[in-house]
Amino acid sequence: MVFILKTLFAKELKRPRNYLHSKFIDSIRLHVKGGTGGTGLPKFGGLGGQGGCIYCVGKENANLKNIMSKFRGKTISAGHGEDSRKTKIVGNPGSDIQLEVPLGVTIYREDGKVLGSVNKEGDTVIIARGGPGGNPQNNFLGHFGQIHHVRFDLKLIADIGLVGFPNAGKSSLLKAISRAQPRIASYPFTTIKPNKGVMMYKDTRQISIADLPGLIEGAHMNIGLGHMFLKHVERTKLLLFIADVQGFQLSTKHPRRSCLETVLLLNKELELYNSELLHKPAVLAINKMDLPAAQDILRNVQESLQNIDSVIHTIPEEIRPEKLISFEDVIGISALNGGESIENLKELLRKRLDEFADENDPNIEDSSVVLRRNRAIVRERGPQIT
Ligand SMILES: Nc1nc2c(ncn2[C@@H]2O[C@H](COP(=O)(O)OP(=O)(O)OP(=O)(O)O)[C@@H](O)[C@H]2O)c(=O)[nH]1
Ligand SMILES: [Mg+2]
Repeated sequence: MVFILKTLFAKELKRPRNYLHSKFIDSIRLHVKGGTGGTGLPKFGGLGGQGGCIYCVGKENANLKNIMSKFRGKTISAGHGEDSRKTKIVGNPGSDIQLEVPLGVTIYREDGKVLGSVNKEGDTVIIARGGPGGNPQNNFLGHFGQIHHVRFDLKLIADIGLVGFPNAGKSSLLKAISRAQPRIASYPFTTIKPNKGVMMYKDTRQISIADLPGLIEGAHMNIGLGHMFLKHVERTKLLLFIADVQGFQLSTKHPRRSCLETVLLLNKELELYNSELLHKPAVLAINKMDLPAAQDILRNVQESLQNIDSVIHTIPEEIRPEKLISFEDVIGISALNGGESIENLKELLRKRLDEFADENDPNIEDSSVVLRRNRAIVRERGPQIT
């Protein structure tokens, strides 16, 4: 009977909105085990092979979901080093295991120590070292490799992060300025996982931009989805705030917030999450300028933000942030109609990014640090016979 019902209503029983279940995974935990070193042969001075290690390597298109489905509940073990034999005096090293991870992953050990982060294509981080093979220093006895739990934490790396209330038009903007195809609809929380798009300029310059689920009032108390994803804006270089010119109301039970109020609320939520975010360069784009009376509201918001000290006492206390973000620019756009306003925004974003780029360039590394790290890698993976 159940079978017949299931077959008859198969279509109806199908879970609606399947995309809701394709979870975006930004944190996983794994158990990793480096290989044991091979035993040496004291009689002939034979050396055991070094145990294999487990390491991560950055790949643009990799994702954590693949690693999760492959290794869930399992221990990842690297190969053991070969023992030294009469016929083969130096044992072969154990095989390494390579895990491809997306860019922006930081790897933590269970005690909270950071093992490293993967920020560029090809960056590698060793997460479990192999044990050394048997040699005169350890009485020709191979050692165990490292065993521990590690956590991979992904924070998207994009140049620009979009911050806004639901329905403000973040995804519409992403669609207008890049080739990404995010989901757009007139209800809140259309976007439930981060999307990344790339803006292309005529001179082949590319700037990446991350669209995140909308933030709402009380997000710092874990209301809504946005807060869960706020960590992804931590590594962006510039924040692009999007506000609906008509403001926002989650439902009839919630208060209606005007455009200026939504901007202040976003400021407050970011402040409560991590006040360092307020120091990032920020641009405010007021969206839906095609709607009636939009010009007046834009002018009003621009003026209010310029003279915020005289306006702030008119704002209800629960909305007031402690520290205000100073926006580089406040401009009006229409994500739906595209056109000139979007082109202007693109140029503006590029200009602002370039202005702030030189101030704090993380790519310039101290050469002694690089040398020390490379030495450590050679030691951990053992010399390779080629
Ligand atoms: N009139 C007008 N409507 C717009 C404009 N931009 C977006 N919209 C509409 O606003 C609604 C919400 O757009 P989305 O892009 O899904 O908004 P979002 O900020 O990504 O929303 P969430 O993903 O729910 O956080 C859609 O119905 C859009 O068509 C605009 O410039 N003008
Ligand atoms: Mg969206």
